[in-house]
Amino acid sequence: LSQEFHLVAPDHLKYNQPSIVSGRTDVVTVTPWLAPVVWEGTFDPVLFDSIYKQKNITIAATVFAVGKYIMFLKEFLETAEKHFFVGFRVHVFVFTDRPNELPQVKMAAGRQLTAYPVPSSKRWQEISARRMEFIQELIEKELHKYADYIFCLDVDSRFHSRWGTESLGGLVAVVHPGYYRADRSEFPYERRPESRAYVAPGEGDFYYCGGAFGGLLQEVHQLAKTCHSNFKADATDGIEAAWQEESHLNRYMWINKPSKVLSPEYLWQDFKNINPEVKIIRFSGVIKNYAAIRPN
Ligand code: UD2
Repeated sequence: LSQEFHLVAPDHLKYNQPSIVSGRTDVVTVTPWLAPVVWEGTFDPVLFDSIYKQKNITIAATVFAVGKYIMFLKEFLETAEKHFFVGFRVHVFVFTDRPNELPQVKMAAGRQLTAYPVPSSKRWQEISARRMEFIQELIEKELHKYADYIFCLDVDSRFHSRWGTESLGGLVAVVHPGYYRADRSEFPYERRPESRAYVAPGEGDFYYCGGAFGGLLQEVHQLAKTCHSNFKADATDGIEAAWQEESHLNRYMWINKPSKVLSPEYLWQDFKNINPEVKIIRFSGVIKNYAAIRPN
């Protein structure tokens, strides 16, 4: 955890003077538990990169490309090369049942790609749901040896602009682009009390994305382990949460407050019109024909 709390800037670094009286006023930039909400204009990228350069960190990213979803991988990887932690050590893990179909993408020095075989599945819900299990396994078997941070991302997406060190934190969640202006009564939380993903009416802070989350390795390990075991216990009881692991993640984040919240700039959806407070789109989900690409 020392990675997180000791931010050392290089001496003589020049950057714009910060202010506590002027800045973004059109959006909220801090949660009620005083976690920053990252919007364009709230951070200095040069300052952030300089701080983290000195820490010599490794960032792991996981992405699932099972069945036809392998077709999204090329663009995901190519755009990650341009925008995702450029200049840092990045190790991307692709969980796939089609390791022979991995696209050829040239990666910069210090960046690498590893395929991690997973079984095919007949139900898309199962693929999405089992992600927590495989993430837990990867952290325990491999990543604990060398990675500091991890981000878990949907593959049917692409980067458009910087996603960098400003996103690092203990436990990091992205506010879902579809619900960030909505009343919490409209959030698609799991509403059946029998499920371990249950969030009661009048509870919940934000609706977070299942398609992007991360943080320090130990924190994400705890999250993945909890969501996986709750998902499994639900299955034994014959119940599957409304949005699979996304529902369990939302329940987890209600109790375990994220230490950094990323605005919907960090996961937009291509079919959505852009709202004025969104000054930049960093990462977005592509438009897809569900019927054509899902196994059922
Ligand atoms: C939402 C969430 C997703 C997940 C899902 C609920 C966002 C933007 N997306 O997306 O993260 O929580 O709801 O289950 O928050 N996959 C495969 N092969 C398949 C099906 C899925 O590899 O046949 C993987 C792939 O990495 C994909 C991810 O699972 O990106 C999520 O599945 P989806 O994109 O079909 O789910 P979607 O769009 O409903």
